[in-house]
Amino acid sequence: ALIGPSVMCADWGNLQENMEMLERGGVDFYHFDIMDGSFVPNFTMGPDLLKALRPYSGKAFDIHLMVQEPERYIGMFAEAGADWITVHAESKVHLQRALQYIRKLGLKAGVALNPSTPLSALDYVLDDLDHVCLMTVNPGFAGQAFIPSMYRKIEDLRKVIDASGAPIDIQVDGNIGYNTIPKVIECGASMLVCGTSSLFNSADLEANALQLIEYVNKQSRKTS
Ligand code: S6P
Ligand code: MG
Repeated sequence: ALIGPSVMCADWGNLQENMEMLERGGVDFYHFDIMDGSFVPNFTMGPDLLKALRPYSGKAFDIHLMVQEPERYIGMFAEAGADWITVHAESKVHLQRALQYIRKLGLKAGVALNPSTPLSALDYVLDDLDHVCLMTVNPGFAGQAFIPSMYRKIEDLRKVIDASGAPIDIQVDGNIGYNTIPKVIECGASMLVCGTSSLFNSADLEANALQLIEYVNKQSRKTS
């Protein structure tokens, strides 16, 4: 499974240094949580932050749009250096149109689902998707507890994807750490968003990343 640090969990006073440590640690992508204070009760960052960090890594920038009107901002984030863009099915979005637009810009397209949103929201867009982000906490904040029924949701989505034959990744986001990783991988997750529960649990981000990657590789070997 791929590992991506959640940039909102980094030390914003030392972002460049934090990224350099994560690069040395070998993370696979960077997850940017974009919040508009309306879709979720919190604010975070905008496209200028992506632009500022783009020179420090060639890895994929994964944009998780927790905003009410994502279609207004897709172009802006694409221009700022995004590689993957994920929109929430629950936002005010024409989902297929948004996914088609993201792909037309040459980027990978994803849909995020809140914990209570059924998988049927994906029924008619499986051909338009590169990944699905299953929220394993309610979006808005880092440091929350994993919602146990999400294991079954990951398994159910794995079955849907396998039956469809489409090469879609399952990203999991929220309290992904040493105690949840074995089971999310076993259930079928292939992209892990890592925040305070794993990569950012101490100041030496390089050591944290090296340790986490080794752990994840061991888990992946067990299930494959
Ligand atoms: C939550 C956001 C997530 C968090 C991540 C933090 O709204 O979408 O990406 O930043 O879950 O990780 P943790 O381990 O603190 O839950
Ligand atoms: Mg996120």
